[in-house]
Amino acid sequence: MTASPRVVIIGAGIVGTNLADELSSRGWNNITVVEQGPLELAGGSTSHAPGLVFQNNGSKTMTEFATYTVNKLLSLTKDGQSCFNQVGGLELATTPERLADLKRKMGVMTSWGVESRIIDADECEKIYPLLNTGKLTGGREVLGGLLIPTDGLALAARAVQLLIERTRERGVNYLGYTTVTGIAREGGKVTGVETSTGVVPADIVVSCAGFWGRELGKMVGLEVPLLPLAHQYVVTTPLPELEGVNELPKGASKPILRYQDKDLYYREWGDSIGIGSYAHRPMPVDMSALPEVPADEMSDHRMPSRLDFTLEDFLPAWEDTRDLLPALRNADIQDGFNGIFSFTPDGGPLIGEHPDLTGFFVAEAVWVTHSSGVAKAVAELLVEGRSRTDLHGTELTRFEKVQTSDSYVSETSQQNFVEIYDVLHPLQPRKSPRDLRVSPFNVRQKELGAFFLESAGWERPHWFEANRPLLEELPEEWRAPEREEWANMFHSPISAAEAWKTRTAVGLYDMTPLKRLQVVGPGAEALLHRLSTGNITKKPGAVTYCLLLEHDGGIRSDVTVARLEQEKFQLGVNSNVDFDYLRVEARKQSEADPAQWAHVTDITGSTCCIGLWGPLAREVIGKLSSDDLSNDGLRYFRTKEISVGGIPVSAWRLSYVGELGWELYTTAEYGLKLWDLLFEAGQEFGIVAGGRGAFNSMRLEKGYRLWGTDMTSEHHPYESGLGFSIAKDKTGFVGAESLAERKEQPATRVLRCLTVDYGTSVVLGKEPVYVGGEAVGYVTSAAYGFTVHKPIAYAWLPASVGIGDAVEIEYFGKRVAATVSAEPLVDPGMERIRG
Ligand code: FAD
Ligand code: THG
Repeated sequence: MTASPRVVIIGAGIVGTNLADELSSRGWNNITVVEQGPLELAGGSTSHAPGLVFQNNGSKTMTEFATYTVNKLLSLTKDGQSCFNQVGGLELATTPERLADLKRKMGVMTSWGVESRIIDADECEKIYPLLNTGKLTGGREVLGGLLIPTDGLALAARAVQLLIERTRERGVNYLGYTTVTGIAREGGKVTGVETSTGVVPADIVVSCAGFWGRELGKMVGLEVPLLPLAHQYVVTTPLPELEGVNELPKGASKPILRYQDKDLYYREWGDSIGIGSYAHRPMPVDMSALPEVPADEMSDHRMPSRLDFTLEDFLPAWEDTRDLLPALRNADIQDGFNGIFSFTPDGGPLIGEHPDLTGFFVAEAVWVTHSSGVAKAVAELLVEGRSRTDLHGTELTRFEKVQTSDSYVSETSQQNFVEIYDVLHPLQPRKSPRDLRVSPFNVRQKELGAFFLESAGWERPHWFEANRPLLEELPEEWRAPEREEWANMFHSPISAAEAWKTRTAVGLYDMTPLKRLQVVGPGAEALLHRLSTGNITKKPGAVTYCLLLEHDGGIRSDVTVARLEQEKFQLGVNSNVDFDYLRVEARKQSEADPAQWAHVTDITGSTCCIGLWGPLAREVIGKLSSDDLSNDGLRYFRTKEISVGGIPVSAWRLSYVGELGWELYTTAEYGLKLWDLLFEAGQEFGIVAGGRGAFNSMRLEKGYRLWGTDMTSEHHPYESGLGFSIAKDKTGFVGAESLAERKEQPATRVLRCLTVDYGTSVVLGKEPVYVGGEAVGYVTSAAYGFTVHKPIAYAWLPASVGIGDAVEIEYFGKRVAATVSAEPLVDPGMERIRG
């Protein structure tokens, strides 16, 4: 047997034990799990988790994690009993908004391949006889529900014990009562963990420490952006109605239940009911004040993750519960506690390697629901170098530095706790903190009445009220029909006017939030050559659109690479994950060969960018610059340094909206002046400031993909319609070998452009697509195409569905007719953009 790397897993909760299992089942044979508590009841969140598993999630990745957990725990059996009780899951609606949202969620579940159905109030009662189907206080009533038959209850504590048992048989070593006190390292790599009983050597350390994750991170200078919060859980006294129904003391036979309109969830617990509440104030936990329980005194009722029950916080939830489940009016609270778990700024888990300490991994802020799936992904990451499930929404490094600060993590995580069961529109921005990152044009944008949404901390205008008068002049063929309710939220008809002006005159777009990196050094070319699919070895002045791939050919990101000087490149990338990837790869390259050093810097905040686009863009800039910006003076996908009204600007001839013009970069201090000069010079040409609403519509018309939404690491370039971005005859880059194989295989699925047949239905994204009555794919991005006068939706579909075929998109439970269209819808001949 070949020896695998030495792995130490910190924490024997549901995540750590699942990881030991996933690694050992892949043949890794040198694994130690270190747990501060007793292994029989470690005392973390898992030790008291009621184990509800709702697979429903807006994220495909999270649903995949949950479904994997369900199936794995179902198959984890002993003495004829599995670790999953598949009682089904029921989400109730007591408002029309919630019912509509459940229909939307049903669509998402279909998209992700999980069966679900909407049921009416009568069926809800039939399935869950304890429900009050009369009037609830406030006049509401149960209107229906979303039933997911494969949901249910994870027997988490039992699963942990069975996983320990089975992995021990495979040779995994468990050290209970052993606290990790530090991480040993040398030369930027982990070498072991320091514990209360000595050092355990390791090549790889995975912190699965749950809500202790931030403390573990501090040992290695890593800000782990999670917040420990307390959450109330109660078990009632027995109900006569349930007597004898469930054999086991903590058994259940009825579906797990969510009453989201009141932030509550329920499960049967023998002949009692277990109640979980998010209806209370957020209760951040002071880690220095955890209950000190000597390990040998740990019990169901005494453990570090269990704080005293604060009855006053539960009283409103108790009222609402007795309203919904009248049988509980005769019951009391038998047991209650404030249990501790982790929340994060965006609600997602934290998975990945410490960018500055090789071999230190994190798998934290993970629910029982997703635990086996996350463990599988981490095991794949370690064993194969890459998870088969797309991890971009769960990457440890997805946050900007400012988003990992104590104050940001605390505020946003608490807000997530409060909003966890709210009906949230996909575009709904956080309320606070806002104005965290603003571009130099922000003051002008505010003067123009910008409506801002937030992304990665940036304020981004979606439209400008100042453009409203243009609606009076808007030609008939640019007018968009009225939208349905959800599609109309965070949307303004003004976007039509901004698109119209951009396509017929000229628009000014704030591109500052697009992350920019500078790569310098004698090894810069080699680095980018190795990591990208593009031919970036061209002479200075060239800009290349290309991809960063995983080893297996999955798309890690799509980027633009401008060669500014021989040893100086600037990149437009998608997120902080790209920055950390390039930064780490540059460091490794420099270490391997100091002569080939390369340095990667994030220059986003110190610079800014304006997109000046439209058929009259050249007229506008011509008034301010004597540089040759003619077609030959600066060709498509070329860059040069120019002067605009005396301001040094780097002009890149490209456009994500598909119009003639440039991305104009300058350093932050000149930004406002540049904006003012362009806006002033553009007045006679009808210039408008344009927002993301118009921008997104135009980029879809042009067929430009948005990484993370249209394609992810799950997809390879050919099926994504991005085969053109792989340089001809280029070899030796990351992913090249698997691409060469894939190129030979016919694609089974393809990213397609759909147009909706009836103009009023603008879908949102993630809706299932039906062909011949069967759900076969799902929508990625969608927008109304103002130029083409139709709603557009990009969707993943089987390759057998061809251009011209009729399909249906399910939107809030209704089927909308659409047609697979040839793309791009606008300017396929590139006359406008090259004009
Ligand atoms: P844990 O179980 O906390 O394991 C981490 C382990 O690391 C602990 O055992 C700890 O002792 C150990 N550790 C920490 N620091 C060190 C150190 N320095 N040295 C050695 N060991 C260390 N999730 C669901 O999916 N469904 C639910 O219905 C559900 N209900 C919940 C109800 C309540 C009241 C609470 C509080 C949580 C609930 N959760 C639920 C969340 C769920 O319990 C957790 O997300 C999950 O158990 C986390 O598992 P874990 O393995 O990451 O963490
Ligand atoms: N601008 C810059 N960098 C970026 C983006 C951007 N990086 C991230 C993201 N956006 C990348 N996405 C795209 C998508 C399409 C194009 C540019 C960036 C694009 N595509 C041409 C096309 O498909 O016709 C490429 C043509 C070619 O390769 O010659 O322009 O917005 N700076």
